Amino acid sequence: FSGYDCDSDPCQNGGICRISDGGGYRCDCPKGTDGTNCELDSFNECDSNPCKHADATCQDKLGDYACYCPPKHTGKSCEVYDRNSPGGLGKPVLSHKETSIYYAKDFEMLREQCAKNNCQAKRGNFKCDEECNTYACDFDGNDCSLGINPWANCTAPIRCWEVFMDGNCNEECYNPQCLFDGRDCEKTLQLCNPIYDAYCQKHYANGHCDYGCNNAEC
Ligand SMILES: [Ca+2]
Ligand SMILES: [Ca+2]
Ligand SMILES: [Ca+2]
Repeated sequence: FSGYDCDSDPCQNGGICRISDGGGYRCDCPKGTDGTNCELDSFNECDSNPCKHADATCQDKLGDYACYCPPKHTGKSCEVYDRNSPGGLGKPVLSHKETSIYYAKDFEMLREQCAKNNCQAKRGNFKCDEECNTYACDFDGNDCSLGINPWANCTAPIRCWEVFMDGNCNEECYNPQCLFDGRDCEKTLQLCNPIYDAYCQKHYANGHCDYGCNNAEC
């Protein structure tokens, strides 16, 4: 007998497949799930009232719970007060370090996508290639964003373009919409990143001051 039964990956929801002595397989199911393939919800995670706000709504999920928070509250259990939060599904709030790691990974992934989509060859050809129109791909060499404010979707309370890549970490701007504060938060300032170099060249003397380019490195 060879482990074929597990080859089809029968265990769902993170269950671990093991070959049974008598043939066949069995799934070691994560807490809160049950059934032959861990497909059943065996536990109501809302029973312990995990949502920390009286007006929150708890939803039982497979091996988990979700909290729907009233406005101004967020976090997995609505435990975080955030006056900018519209409410709704509470999402875990990461520490700054965790956020950093998360975005750095995200950025690496996006960079790989750029390479896969051959964005280097498509940039700056005056045709908008949507698959390259990301921060990590230098917005397709700005083919898609000419005349558009790259910070248009940035809702930070401060003017992120004024502190973009200024060497100081402005956490309010450290998100994709605000172009990650020019990665100020990730490491100490290095030589002008080729991405910004390209961005700055493209925007050089284009009629408005690009604060991100207004520094010694660029
Ligand atoms: Ca459940
Ligand atoms: Ca292009
Ligand atoms: Ca900054």
